[in-house]
Amino acid sequence: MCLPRANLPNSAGPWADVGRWRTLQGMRIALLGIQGAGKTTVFNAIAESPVEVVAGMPQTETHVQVVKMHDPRLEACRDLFQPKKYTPAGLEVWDAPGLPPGTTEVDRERRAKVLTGLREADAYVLVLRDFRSDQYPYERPEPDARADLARLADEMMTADFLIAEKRASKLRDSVLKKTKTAAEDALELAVLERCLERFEAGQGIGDLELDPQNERRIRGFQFFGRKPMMVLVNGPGEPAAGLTDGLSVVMQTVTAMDAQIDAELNAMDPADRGEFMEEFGIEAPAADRFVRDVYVAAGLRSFFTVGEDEVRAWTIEAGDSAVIAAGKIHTDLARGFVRAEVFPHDALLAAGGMRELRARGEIRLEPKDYIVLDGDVVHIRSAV
Ligand SMILES: Nc1nc2c(ncn2[C@@H]2O[C@H](COP(=O)(O)OP(=O)(O)OP(=O)(O)O)[C@@H](O)[C@H]2O)c(=O)[nH]1
Ligand SMILES: [Mg+2]
Repeated sequence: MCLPRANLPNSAGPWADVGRWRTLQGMRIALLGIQGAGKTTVFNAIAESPVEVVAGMPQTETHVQVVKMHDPRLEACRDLFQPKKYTPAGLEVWDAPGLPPGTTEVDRERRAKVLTGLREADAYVLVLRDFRSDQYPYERPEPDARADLARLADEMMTADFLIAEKRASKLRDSVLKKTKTAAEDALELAVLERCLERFEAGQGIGDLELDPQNERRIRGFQFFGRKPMMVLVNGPGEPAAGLTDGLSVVMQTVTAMDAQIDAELNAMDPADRGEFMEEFGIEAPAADRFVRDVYVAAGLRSFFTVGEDEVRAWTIEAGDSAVIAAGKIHTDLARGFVRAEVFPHDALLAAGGMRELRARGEIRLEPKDYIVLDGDVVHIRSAV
């Protein structure tokens, strides 16, 4: 059976929304920070193939890698099935050039260029230097994470403001001259004016409440202020209390990492890591926790499919339904969706196998609007 497209479940939802669909295919996370904050070192702490860090030489290219998530829950499922293929969840991470902190016109242009190159990312990790450094002579050697963070927030807000103001000025013209598009332009202008009001008061737009139509009207601008932001304090200490208070951009989470140590750990042969961790008193690599934190803070969740062929994690957004999960695996599964067989991964592990789980009657049949939970195992029954 093949349902006509008009009968697709939630047909006005994700199906109509190409932008969101792209996001679901792979979340793009950008590391953003002032030059020399340690972004590449953080990247090397989590990436499979480290890149070279050249001390004192500002980076000019962006490094991109898919970083796999270490997930003990999925690994336990892998150990149970011993599948031919194992596919953990991943994030596409961008290690961009840093923002030069100087005040010259060249520095300003460079900052604008770096920020423009990062607009397409889905979420940001702001990397703050929290270690002494003499390598960037125009900057103070002592760290000041709070000042750097305020600066990054201002840079992003200014960049958003300039885009909003430029577009608003065009729209005002169009409305005034009653062009063919004046009616829709007036609606777009009204949303932008709300954003501009916030910017002018030195406030962010992260918590500006917009209905879905208005949200769509401004989505194309890729405002930094509307995307998830996390803070990573890079250095040996803990983040200072109140680090994110009073900022113009809302930060989701604050975390710390001593990236140099974690980068060293990541570069080691896995067999040697235990000894190194013991020596430095590291319980678990910070990089593992960090990737998970970023994933969750960016609003992402995982569901699993299991079997002897493959044990795999699939990425959805918090609150997504079973039919969206099905579409993630294959659009045909969403189109032909009948029911989803669902059970929590820990019920499977406790039962010790699918047959035992079935015998216990712990496999539920859920409809298409079931909200999939993080760590659910989901197998789709489809009529296509
Ligand atoms: N002590 C200490 N040094 C670090 C740490 N992280 C990075 N560094 C050093 O700081 C310098 C800059 O590190 P990078 O990782 O290249 O910094 P970056 O932010 O990528 O620099 P750009 O890409 O040029 O903006 C290097 O010499 C690193 O070894 C850290 O946690 N502690
Ligand atoms: Mg770098």
